[in-house]
Amino acid sequence: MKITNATVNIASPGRNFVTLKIETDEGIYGLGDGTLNGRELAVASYLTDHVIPCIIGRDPFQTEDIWQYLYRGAYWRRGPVTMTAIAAVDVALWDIKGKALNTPVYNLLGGKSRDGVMVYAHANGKDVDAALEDVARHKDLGYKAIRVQSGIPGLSSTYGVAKGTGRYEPAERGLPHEYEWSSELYLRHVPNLFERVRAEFGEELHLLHDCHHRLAPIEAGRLGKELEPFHLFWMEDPTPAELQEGFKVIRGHTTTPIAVGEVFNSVWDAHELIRNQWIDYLRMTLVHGGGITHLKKTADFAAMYHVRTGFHGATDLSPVTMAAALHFDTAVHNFGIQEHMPHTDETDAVFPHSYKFRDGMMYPGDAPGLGVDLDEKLAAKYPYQRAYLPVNRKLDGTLTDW
Ligand code: CS2
Ligand code: MG
Repeated sequence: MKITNATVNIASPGRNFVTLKIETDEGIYGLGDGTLNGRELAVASYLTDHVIPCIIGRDPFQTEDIWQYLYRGAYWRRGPVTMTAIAAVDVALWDIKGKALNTPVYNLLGGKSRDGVMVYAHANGKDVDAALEDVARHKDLGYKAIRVQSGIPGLSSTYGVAKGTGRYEPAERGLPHEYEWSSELYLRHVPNLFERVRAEFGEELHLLHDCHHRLAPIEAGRLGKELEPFHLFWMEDPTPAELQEGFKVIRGHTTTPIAVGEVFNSVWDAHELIRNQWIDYLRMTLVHGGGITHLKKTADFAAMYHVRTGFHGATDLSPVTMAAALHFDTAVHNFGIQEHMPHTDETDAVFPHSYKFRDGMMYPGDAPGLGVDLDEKLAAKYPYQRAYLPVNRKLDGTLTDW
């Protein structure tokens, strides 16, 4: 089999997605997600101008060799744009492999290690009462694990909390919006939020919280310690992760489990964290972490140190990534949990898929390959629209992590 053509589709059915379609001489095609929130066009150009010409004529079954060719061959290794482009190619090739062998991708990764994939939902509200209502709503939908975020008294807006009545969306149309931040006000507020959630919902529910890289390690240590009585499933991205030793400080102060990695692109972003057992869950995802080929190796390495997967799954990861993640989650032994932020109806219509949600669990379905398609005609109705993630400023105007 040979790769005969590859095209990049950019569409905005509710939000922007970059999708790579690789075609073969046997009529089978595969899809890969190349969406990098707020930097979509850079990946599209990297693929169209630099990667696609190099893969035409190659055997799509050679996932390992093509991965190495794009990673080592470029000389400029790693980085979000490069690794997202490599992921788009890699995932599309695994899709082709599954379709050609007439089997779901999870069978190529070791087969089913579990019946279903536990997912966590997002509950949020402008204040604690509104957040509690949203937890109740998600519990009624069947979720067994819920991430809880709420507005912070004294701050006019907080990322991760919906404005008005809609759901929150990780990017907003136009140029970056600005949010306000105070670690002092946040640290005062969060333990109270979880005290209320546990008092109302008891111990059964798994609770998660995202700090979104905003704290210094010692502040994160304090928060983790204060949250211990509420037995969180995890505290996510407590501190910016460029400094891997920062997690040693956190670990020295708390037994609250730590998750990190949605911004990681390679095992090298996490190898000290894993090797030293400073984290419990790795959130590095297929779309930004070099695809199935690289994540499988990374997950196997993490397994040796009791680190489990907890893949990123916000709405900026397209249904192609969600499908690929569910196959991966079904197969790898050290799966932990999968994030689930449902896509809009427009997005779901552009990407028909076989995966399903039922009673707090998700299932990849048994269609050959990934079980997800792209309706190109429908996608053409939603042209790209400039959209960005926000920026965050401290109360005195200093730009900070968001
Ligand atoms: C968040 C995301 O889902 C999460 O945990 O951190 O909203 C994240 O900010 C966006 O996906 C970034 O594109
Ligand atoms: Mg996050």
